[in-house]
Amino acid sequence: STEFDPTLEGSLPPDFHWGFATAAAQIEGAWNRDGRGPSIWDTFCHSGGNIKDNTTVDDACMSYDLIEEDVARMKSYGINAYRFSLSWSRIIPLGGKDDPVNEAGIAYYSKLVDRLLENGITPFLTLYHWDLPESLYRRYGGMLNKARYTLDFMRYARVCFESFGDRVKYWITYNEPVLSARAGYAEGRHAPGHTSATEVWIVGHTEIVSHARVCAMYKQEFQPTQKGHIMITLSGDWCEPWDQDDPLDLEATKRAMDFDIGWFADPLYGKGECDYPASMRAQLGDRLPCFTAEEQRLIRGSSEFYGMNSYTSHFIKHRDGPPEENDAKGNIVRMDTNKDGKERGTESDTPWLRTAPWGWAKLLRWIWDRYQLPIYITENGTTAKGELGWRPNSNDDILEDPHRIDYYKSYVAEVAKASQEGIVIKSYLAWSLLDNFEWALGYTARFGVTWVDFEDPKRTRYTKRSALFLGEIFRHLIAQKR
Ligand code: PNW
Repeated sequence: STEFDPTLEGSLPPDFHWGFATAAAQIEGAWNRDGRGPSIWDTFCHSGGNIKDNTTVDDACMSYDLIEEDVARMKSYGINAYRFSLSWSRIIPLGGKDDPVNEAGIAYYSKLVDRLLENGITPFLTLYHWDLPESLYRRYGGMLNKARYTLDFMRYARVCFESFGDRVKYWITYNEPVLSARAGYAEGRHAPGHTSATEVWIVGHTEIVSHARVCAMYKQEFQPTQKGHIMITLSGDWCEPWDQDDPLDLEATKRAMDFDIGWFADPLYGKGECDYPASMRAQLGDRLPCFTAEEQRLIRGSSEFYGMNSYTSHFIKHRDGPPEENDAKGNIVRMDTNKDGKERGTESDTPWLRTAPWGWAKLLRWIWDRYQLPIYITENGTTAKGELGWRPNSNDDILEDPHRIDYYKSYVAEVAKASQEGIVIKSYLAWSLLDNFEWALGYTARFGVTWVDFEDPKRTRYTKRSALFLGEIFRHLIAQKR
């Protein structure tokens, strides 16, 4: 039995969406098949030395070949929603607005959408989950060139709305723009691997402006007939001061949340003028671009909902002295305990991630109070110790993952409690359906509710207990339609 809090029964509305999320580069494989062009992640993997286990996304989970099996699996888990991303370079191999569309790419996603709908699963489509077409990066620096990039992104979005918008009603422009700009252009951990003090802010600006233009286009040209919705998904975890009584830690904590969340959320959803947080201007000065009046009008209100990815919580200490040149986090240090030795949560298999639902309780209320719009939780999940070494004994083995079950149980309970209090939460999409390519960590971090055998050329999948557990929880929590 799930032993789930009986007072939370029926606390989520009948139209609540729950399920799993993935991203193209992390699961599809087939990197050069059926006309697909390379993305900056293909290049980043192939150039060597960037990925912890020296792997690539060439084959990944082979989801390109295993649609039928994967959708059947989703159905058996009982989900009613699935979030996945489109590979831009599978749809337009060279990426640009005048470049040809790859019909095989359209056909692949079209079939996936159809299979999902046939099985009662609502698709949520992310346009951009970090895999920029390599050709746009080579031609003009990709997102470093706002004007050219935006036109290309709009054309790509248009092709997607035209091809799938008759059936797809939930669109996400960008996944975690903060993470991709920061890790890709300031910290060098992600493609394209730059460590610049200026580029990260230019790339962020391109992301928010191009997001807003695509939203405007969707609302004007597609929404009236297609009747779907569009949003952006932001990452961000709750932060608390390391020393409650140190004004410098209090300030650093606010700064951490400004740099992690406010950077995009304030211009998009804030109450004052559409601009970046003041603490960012104070630290970055001229390096932070300015919005034109037209951009401000487009950005504010562009995203219809708050798309939220969050995994953990942090204690924040101020740093003494000036920030590092390419600092993009607000001159802070993340700590695992506070001054009194309180741990932020139970360890997972991934250093940055601990089970810390106490912070989620606060984060959901903070977002609701500050930005006041419905929340779609589009990612939440964890790795669990010991899964790397697990080997299946037979085809019907189930991997027991109590750590992940405890994690989900505690996080979903916060969703249910917040919902009972009147905070409007519309979805919970766990990361991830499958163990997959975890960016710079390669295949050494398993986030899935399905164990994938990466040594097996067939990428055989095995169910983890948590996959079945989530279904039980949501059957308990979602109220019946009356
Ligand atoms: C998100 N961090 O990335 C992404 O949207 C997914 O593609 C990814 O697989 C998932 O979360 C799990 O990591 C993150 O270092 C990557 O704080 C790193 C961090 C946070 C989110």
